[in-house]
Amino acid sequence: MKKKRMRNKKTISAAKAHKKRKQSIRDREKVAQNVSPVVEKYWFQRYNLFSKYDEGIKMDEEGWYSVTPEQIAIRHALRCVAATAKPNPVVIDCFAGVGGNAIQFARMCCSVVAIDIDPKKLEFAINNAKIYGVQHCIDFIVGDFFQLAPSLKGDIVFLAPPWGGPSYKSIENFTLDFLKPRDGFTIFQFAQAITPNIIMFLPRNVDLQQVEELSWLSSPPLEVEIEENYLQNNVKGVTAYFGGAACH
Ligand code: MGP
Ligand code: SAH
Repeated sequence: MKKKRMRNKKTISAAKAHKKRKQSIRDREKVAQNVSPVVEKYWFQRYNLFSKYDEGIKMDEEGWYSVTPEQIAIRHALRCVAATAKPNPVVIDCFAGVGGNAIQFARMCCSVVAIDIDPKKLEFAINNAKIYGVQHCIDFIVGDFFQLAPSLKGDIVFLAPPWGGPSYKSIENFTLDFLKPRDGFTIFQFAQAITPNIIMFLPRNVDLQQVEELSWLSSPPLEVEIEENYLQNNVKGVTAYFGGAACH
């Protein structure tokens, strides 16, 4: 009896290993067909980026390497809701990309304004938001954040600007000047004119001293809270919460 159970166990684990090998071959074939070398590493993390990836999620190259992983975007959204006592706070996602963050804000009942300068990105973001069933909670605006900022109103501003591509990690101390399309101090000042409640998603090698200095741009200085965001034991980025978005 004991022997029989052992054999069964062995057969099951051999079958599992075989299935895994087949899946890995299928993955490699797919990569070879469809995915550029830059995208490849992110493609292998696709279900961390969007759990509904297989339902038709679309991204371009910049979208692949910039999208906030779903679990981190959920964390950002939870913090947004906690920061305001309102049932439907308005969140402005100023650099929305393919919608990784905007979708999770909308899923947590926020009204979302999603801005991106690249119309293609927002086309993908609309497609992706439909997959999560939240497109009706998001206003998609193609435009330059810096031009739109003076006319924007919202409870929380979310900033995940470009970091300069995957090579950002070769910089030892990522000062805020490296952010694109303008330096971090300028981006922050435009945001602050909308609301002091600001959330900023930044590279893990960012100069933390400078991030704290952003709060001094306001008088009295804004509260600030900084956290590292982990995914499967790897740090993916750093989030800074300012004003009412910081934990009191
Ligand atoms: P990464 O550091 O390029 O990947 O991006 P990974 O897998 O952590 O790299 P490794 O070499 O350490 O294994 C990690 C995460 O940072 C991405 O999933 C994005 O969420 C975010 N990210 C990366 N870039 C280059 C950008 C960017 O330019 N803008 C924004 N907003 N986020 C980015
Ligand atoms: N958080 C997003 C990723 C943002 S990547 C996600 O989870 O999907 C940064 C985005 O900023 C890019 O899509 C880029 O097109 C956009 N961008 C660059 N300059 C901009 C500007 N001046 N105004 C608005 N968006 C801009």
